Amino acid sequence: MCLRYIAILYFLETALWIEKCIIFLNKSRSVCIKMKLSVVIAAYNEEYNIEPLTSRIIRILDLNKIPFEIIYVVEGNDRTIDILRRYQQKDPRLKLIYHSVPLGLGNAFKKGLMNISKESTHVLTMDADLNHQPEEIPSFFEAMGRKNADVIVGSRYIQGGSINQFPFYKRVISKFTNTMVDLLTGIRVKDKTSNYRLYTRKAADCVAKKIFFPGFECVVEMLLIVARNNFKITEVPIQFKWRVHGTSKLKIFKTGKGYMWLFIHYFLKF
Ligand SMILES: Nc1nc2c(ncn2[C@@H]2O[C@H](COP(=O)(O)OP(=O)(O)OP(=O)(O)O)[C@@H](O)[C@H]2O)c(=O)[nH]1
Ligand SMILES: [Mg+2]
Repeated sequence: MCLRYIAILYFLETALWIEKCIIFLNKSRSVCIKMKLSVVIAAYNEEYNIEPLTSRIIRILDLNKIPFEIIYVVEGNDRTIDILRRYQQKDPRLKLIYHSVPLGLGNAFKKGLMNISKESTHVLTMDADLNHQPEEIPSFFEAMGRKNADVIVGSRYIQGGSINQFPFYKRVISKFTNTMVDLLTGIRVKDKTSNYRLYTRKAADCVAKKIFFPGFECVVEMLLIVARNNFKITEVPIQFKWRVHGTSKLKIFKTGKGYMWLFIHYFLKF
């Protein structure tokens, strides 16, 4: 009799344990299924870079089983949009927004961020000219999980990061801008002008709502927005490669003026 009770009790406990396991497995499966990445890329006359960039992003994300969409905000009048339209026919995960006249990097990002799909849980921004290596994307996710951060900045200036073949004048401009932003804002991020970043959906929505500046200064503005809204920011090292095809769209004086207005605006506002 006693033995029978023990057997029933043992059976019930085992059933309970199996049920707990099934609930746990279902939960972790639904977390995986629910995760979706929106890659937002601004491209202005990048016809020789866009195909290899797209293929490399798709390859690495598929390999890592990360569900995604790529939102390209294309401007200019070269073949970039035609190449992407053709690509989109074989891969509908590409979303294209096109405007022939360039309206500036900040405006392009605003458009891209406003168009991410409802289910997206994470947003990645990067350049279209292969400055940023798509194969490094998994390390952003790894850092976000490990450090429990809201924003991961791909950094050229922390240990392990590099700026190979970066011309001297570009190094000077980048260091100068970083030092100025450091002095004026005190943000504890080493590479404040890096546009290679991973945001949680919440942080990206905050940026989309508040971004205001139209040009290259938006890269620092986006960082200021997340910092001022108390999102946790951390950095991962990246290998920044100098562009091989096409020309730089950064206009030094225009961008310098943009930064000046950005600082005035933010100091008046906060
Ligand atoms: N849609 C759109 N994209 C832009 C605009 N200006 C720049 N971009 C894109 O923004 C990214 C950064 O511009 P880059 O010209 O590479 O600037 P940079 O990295 O400082 O300069 P490089 O030294 O040439 O790499 C690239 O993907 C450009 O195609 C714009 O007005 N509209
Ligand atoms: Mg570039």
